[in-house]
Amino acid sequence: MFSLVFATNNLHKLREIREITGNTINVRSLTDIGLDADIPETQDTIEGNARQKARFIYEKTGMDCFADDTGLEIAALNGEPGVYSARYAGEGCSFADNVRKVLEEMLGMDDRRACFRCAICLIYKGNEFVFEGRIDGEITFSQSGSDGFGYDPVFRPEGQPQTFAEMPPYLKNGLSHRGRAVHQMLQYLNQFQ
Ligand code: ITT
Repeated sequence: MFSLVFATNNLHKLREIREITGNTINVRSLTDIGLDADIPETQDTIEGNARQKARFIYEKTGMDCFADDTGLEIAALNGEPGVYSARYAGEGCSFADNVRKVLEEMLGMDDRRACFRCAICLIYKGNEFVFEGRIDGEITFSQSGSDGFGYDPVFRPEGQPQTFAEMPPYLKNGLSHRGRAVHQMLQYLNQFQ
């Protein structure tokens, strides 16, 4: 089995990645390897941030690892919050603050189109690769559901009756930006089995 360190401090992502990879990869958290690190993400693209986070952990540990950077892009807001999704409502804000801000910014807007984009950077045997996953959908007019995290209560994927937060994890993971990016990474890793 592959053993990879996941360069994240977001425990929701960690849980999802473990659900998606099942028993194909031993996903080790920073806690598992005893590393307490504030990982920098100062780039202006999600791909750049994913590379920066993975390189940071690789340089510190020399271990095979990967990182995920995700952004919610809203068409009517010119692609915002995008790469700034984590701190859209300000430094130190909560998921709830961000969701409220999205709903406020979109008050009275009919064009609700949005997408999640996820970039995963893998560093395996010292080589670096980036995989991307995307899901289109729309921003709902109010929050629904309590599963998932982040913007899930206001994002409804195209063709679905429920927001991500109303779906059981297997359904979200089967459709999501993260699920799609991880499947590409798994396909890539298959060649080394
Ligand atoms: P790490 O950098 O430590 O991995 P982070 O929370 O800073 O964690 P990102 O910068 O990639 O992660 O994510 C930006 C924000 O986008 C994140 O804080 C969530 O609010 C939101 N987000 C990411 N993935 C999401 C998902 O699957 N569903 C809903 N919101 C998500």
